[in-house]
Amino acid sequence: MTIKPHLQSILKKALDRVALSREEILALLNISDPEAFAALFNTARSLREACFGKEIFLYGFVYLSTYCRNDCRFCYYRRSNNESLRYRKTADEIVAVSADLARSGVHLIDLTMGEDPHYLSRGSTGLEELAELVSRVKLATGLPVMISPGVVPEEGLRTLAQAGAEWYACYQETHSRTLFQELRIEQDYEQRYQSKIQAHEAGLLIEEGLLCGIGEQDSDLLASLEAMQILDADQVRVMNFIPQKGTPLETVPGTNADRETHLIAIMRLLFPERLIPASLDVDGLTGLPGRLAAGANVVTSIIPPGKGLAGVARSSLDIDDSRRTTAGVVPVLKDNGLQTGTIHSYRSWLAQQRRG
Ligand code: SAM
Ligand code: MD0
Ligand code: SF4
Repeated sequence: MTIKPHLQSILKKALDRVALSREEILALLNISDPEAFAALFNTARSLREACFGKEIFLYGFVYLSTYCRNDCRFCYYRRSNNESLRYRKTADEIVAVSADLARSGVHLIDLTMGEDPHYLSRGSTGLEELAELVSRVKLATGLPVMISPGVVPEEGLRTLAQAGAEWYACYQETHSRTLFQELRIEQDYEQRYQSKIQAHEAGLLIEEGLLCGIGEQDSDLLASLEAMQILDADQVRVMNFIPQKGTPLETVPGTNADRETHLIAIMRLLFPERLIPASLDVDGLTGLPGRLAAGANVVTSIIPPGKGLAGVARSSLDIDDSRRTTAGVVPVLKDNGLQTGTIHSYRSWLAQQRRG
């Protein structure tokens, strides 16, 4: 393989776990020829294997309420979209579906919602109801829980941590304040960012995330990768923007599908020991091999069929035909020389990360 010596030396540095400079990260963002991509992905897979072996973790996804007080321009569930499906599942339904997911062999339950006023605009009453839900899901499944509720006040984060949640996921999408304001209109950049710092202080692990193909420049991506380092995020993700019906960005041209895998691979080089999702929420099961080849080590957005549960970026893709299930994912892992991680490995990783 003939790749430029400069790139070769950057990849070697990453393999040796030497921190990369800004200029080197920009060089990785600028990769465009197939041989260079192959070398980048190869390095990402080697680092994943060095840190996690062949083990891949699986996250069950429960979108428990699609009501939202916000109006994010990119999101199907923005409050002004009258075309989107709205539901709020009962606590019993959420617990039952989580138990089904646990039986199927996932390692974690991700409880996600729109910024539903029922939970977030009734002071401590709503947050206590959410915390109670976390406790019940933990009890019924025996699994770690991630909560993805949007921005929650500091006190609420402590309540959720006390209820037993291990993770708080809240994606900035971009670390360009200008772009943030265009995407997450009328929301406070600082408040969203600080919520993650507060979550860490409350003892929660945090996931930071980016949208790509939504108007960001390479310099914005660089700033995001640096922000993820400063935040010391325990899990880092990127998702290609998917245009949504009934939203202002409905007709923007589709993004370059390779952008997401390119960024997943760069994230693996910068965060070799952290968790990096391959989300089924962007391109469904068909998109999984490419994301695994880029160095992802968690499969997220596993959704039980037939329960009226939605995805986010792809509200229905692959759900009711049972492709977004553990049974759908496991053969794909095998075909790609990987295997389902053990719950023991997942818990050891969590314990070590929480000690750190
Ligand atoms: N409402 C909470 C919030 O916004 O933090 C929780 C839901 S959050 C997990 C939904 C995430 O899905 C967004 O932060 C965004 O990264 C991603 N997403 C939403 N709409 C999308 C779209 N059209 N294309 C790709 N990703 C999207
Ligand atoms: C996913 N649909 O993992 C989910 C969601 C929320 N923590 C995650 C975006 O792709
Ligand atoms: Fe609401 Fe989250 Fe969608 Fe924004 S991304 S509109 S906060 S559900």
